[in-house]
Amino acid sequence: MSECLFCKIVAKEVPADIVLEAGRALAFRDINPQAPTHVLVVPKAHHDNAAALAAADDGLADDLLKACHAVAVQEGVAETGYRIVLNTGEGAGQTVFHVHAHVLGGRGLTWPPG
Ligand code: D5M
Repeated sequence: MSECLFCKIVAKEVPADIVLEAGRALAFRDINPQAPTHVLVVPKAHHDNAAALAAADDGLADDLLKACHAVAVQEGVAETGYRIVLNTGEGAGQTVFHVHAHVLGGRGLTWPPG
């Protein structure tokens, strides 16, 4: 059995607040939300990070991006603006090594990020 937390969420072995299931992608609410809308979008297939996902070159990164936008529409933040974040590597703050896009919205978002 995989020891990856997000693989376990995909397999429904660990509970999560799932908001969207779209083909090869799954979206669920972040357990530690940083904005009124804070949803994580993951490919169901395991890839450690964004670089590995890009290298797979099978259209999955495209699916992930489309699922992020679908979440933003569903959450009602597509019009006001939202941010998609892919922390890649420990130095960038990645703590879960199953690639995931943070979809953040519902409040003003400042730039640059911390
Ligand atoms: O983001 C990892 C994110 O994963 C972080 O914002 C918390 C979130 N997290 C951790 N465990 C869970 C569970 N069980 N459900 C939902 N969200 C979770 P990173 O970019 O790797 O720092």
